[in-house]
Amino acid sequence: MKFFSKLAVALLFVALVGMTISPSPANAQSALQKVMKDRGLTEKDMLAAAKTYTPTGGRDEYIVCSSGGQSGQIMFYGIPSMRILKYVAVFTPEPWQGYGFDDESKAVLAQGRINGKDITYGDTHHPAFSETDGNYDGKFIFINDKANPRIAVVDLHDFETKQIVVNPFFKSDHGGCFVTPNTEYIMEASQYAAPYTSDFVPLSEFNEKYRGGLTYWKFNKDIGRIEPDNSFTFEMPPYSQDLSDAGKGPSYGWGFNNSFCTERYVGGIEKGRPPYEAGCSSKDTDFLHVTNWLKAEELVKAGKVKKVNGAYLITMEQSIKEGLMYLIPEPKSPHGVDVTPDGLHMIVAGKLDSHAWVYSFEKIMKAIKDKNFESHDPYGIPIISLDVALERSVNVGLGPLHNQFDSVDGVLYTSIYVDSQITKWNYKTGKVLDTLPIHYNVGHLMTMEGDTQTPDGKYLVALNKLSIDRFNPVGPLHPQNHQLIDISGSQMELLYDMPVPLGEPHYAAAIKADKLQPAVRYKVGWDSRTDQKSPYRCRAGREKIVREDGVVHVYGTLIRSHITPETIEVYEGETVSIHLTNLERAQDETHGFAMYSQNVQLSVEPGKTVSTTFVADKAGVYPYYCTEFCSALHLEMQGYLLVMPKGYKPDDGPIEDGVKYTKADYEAQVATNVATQDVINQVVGFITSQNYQDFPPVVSLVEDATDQLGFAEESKGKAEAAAAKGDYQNAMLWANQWWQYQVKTADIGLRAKTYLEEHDSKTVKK
Ligand code: K7E
Ligand code: CUA
Repeated sequence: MKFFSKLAVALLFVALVGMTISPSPANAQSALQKVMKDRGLTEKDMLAAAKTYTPTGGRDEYIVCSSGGQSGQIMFYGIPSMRILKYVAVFTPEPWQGYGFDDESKAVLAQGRINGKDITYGDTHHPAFSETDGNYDGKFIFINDKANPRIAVVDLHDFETKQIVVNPFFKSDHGGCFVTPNTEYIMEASQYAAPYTSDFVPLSEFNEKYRGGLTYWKFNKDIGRIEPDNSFTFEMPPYSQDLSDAGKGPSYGWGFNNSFCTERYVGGIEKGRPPYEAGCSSKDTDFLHVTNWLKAEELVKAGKVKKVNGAYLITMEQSIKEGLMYLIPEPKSPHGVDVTPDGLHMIVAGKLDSHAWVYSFEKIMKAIKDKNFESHDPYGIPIISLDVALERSVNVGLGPLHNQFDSVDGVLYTSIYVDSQITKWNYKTGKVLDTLPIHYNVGHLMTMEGDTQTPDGKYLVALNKLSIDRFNPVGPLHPQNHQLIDISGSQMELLYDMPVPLGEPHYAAAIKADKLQPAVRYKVGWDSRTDQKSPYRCRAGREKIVREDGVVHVYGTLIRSHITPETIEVYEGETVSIHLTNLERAQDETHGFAMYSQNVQLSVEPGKTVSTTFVADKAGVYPYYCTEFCSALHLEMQGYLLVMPKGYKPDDGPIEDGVKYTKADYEAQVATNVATQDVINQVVGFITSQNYQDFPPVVSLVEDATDQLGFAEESKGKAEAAAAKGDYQNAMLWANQWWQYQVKTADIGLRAKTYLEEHDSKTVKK
């Protein structure tokens, strides 16, 4: 112990003095040549590397939110570095974040139950950032679950999932999430037609009883939650509605959906019928659906829309009567519709065609005004003829899927699935400008803020479905491949391949990094899932264990490096509810909480209060500990849940310490502490001699260090009081706790000092 103390003090001195080794610039050029030669890199490679490489501490210009496919999560990464920052748990329990393990997040997941059943995964497809005036505002992200038609709200204040809503009508969705220009609504279209009821309906009644649809979920920006009571759904024919996009600018108030299988074919291989894929692609065209949500909203507000399944449903009959829904032929089996940034055109690419079709919003509106319809579909919905609505069609390659826009007017990029390429073209002139082969079959593609009213261009990411031979093999299940492409010049340049080790990332959206201003800590005692003070919050010194309504409530706290309480005693069969508040104010001082065999794993970020509730059904000893390496004494951040057999009398006798301390031990520890304080004083002297107030991260480190020094002072008092009574056992133990706090202070101080040195702080005169 004594040796360790001395060593630690010596190490602190070395760290304080510091050492710098400068590279020799003369050798840099030849070193670079050698690396290029050894690794077989060309100059083009070096240029690509220079465009993406981000040195330590560097930040990215854009942040991408990507779907995580079948993982039920979403993923954030930076551009141009392509460094993955975080997977955020949405529909799937995830232990690192404690999601689906603490009571608060379990309540969020429970909102997503279907027919009373827990659904512990999601098939996420299309993330959408919240918008203000048609541009990302950095406040929220929404994501759909295709398999179990649900929408989740993630707050970008803390990147946590706050709400899950279940569609009251559909049995799948695909056309979500797409937001209207001020996030008035989040669009969610169904995919596989199904009855709106939850009972059995035979396939022979497909045409009469199966339905598609499109829900406009009302979003309340002030509270950051969807309002199911103010949301409404358009009943649609049993076509497979696919993706959506909201009108903007001149087309504000309208929504667009592509569809496939307007043949309404019902398969049945086992009965000798040709498969769905044959029957769903026999017609030459499918239908672009056009809906007027602004007028629908007025009808809802005027009380003219009836509720079904507890939610507003605009029947096809009502849509036809009120002029809310129209159909337009579109290329065969398309996959998506994209409204141009100026809102004047809608682009649909048919994946079984080689053309992208450009529709004119003005022509569509004129046809509606003139009631110029070529016919009606079997459900009576008016069909606007292609000749009337189409501006032009452009041959862009085999299997075009999705579109995304450039900052240059008229220019866009289309992913070409079969040809595995990106086509750059101009929808206003109809000219193809460039093509770039990619590896391999590309699905969606994404430019920077590329689906807003003011796209940034700059970079494009191809979200490839397959990676095949691009990466070191890791078994038959391969990662997917996001390829970064520089689109700042006239020709596209491939820069980088990023393996995506998560489910299939269907779509992604990139936002300017500086639009995101997430918090570094919560207000102390915060329930992050309800965004309110937790009723279970606890302050330092107020920790307690109380029995209320047959539940043992443990009100505890976490701070470097101990859990209070360190012993929890309950009886077999009791329900235990442990509530933990992280008292840290420091950035990144998260504590975890894991317990043997109870399926308990919590993540408690600074300020947060989380709870875990379980039945202590078996007498025994259950160690618990902190799962984040939060400080040098992290391993000692531990405790025991003791589940006593019924009727057992707790033994409150003294606990024999493993080591006995003498007065000499105590005095030696005090000497160490005094020496350590000298080191701390020197670091403090250095920091306060600098313009540290100009560096907010240092200001918060100093705040944290001051906290820790305060705790050291408290322990010092306790050590001295015990010593005064001749109780050297406790005097020594408290002296050691005093030193633990000093070490934490010094650690923080050194972090502050290093930061100042790296950021060229200046000496200021006092
Ligand atoms: Cu995979 Cu938009 Cu669901 Cu296309 S989606 S490729
Ligand atoms: Cu807290 Cu480790």
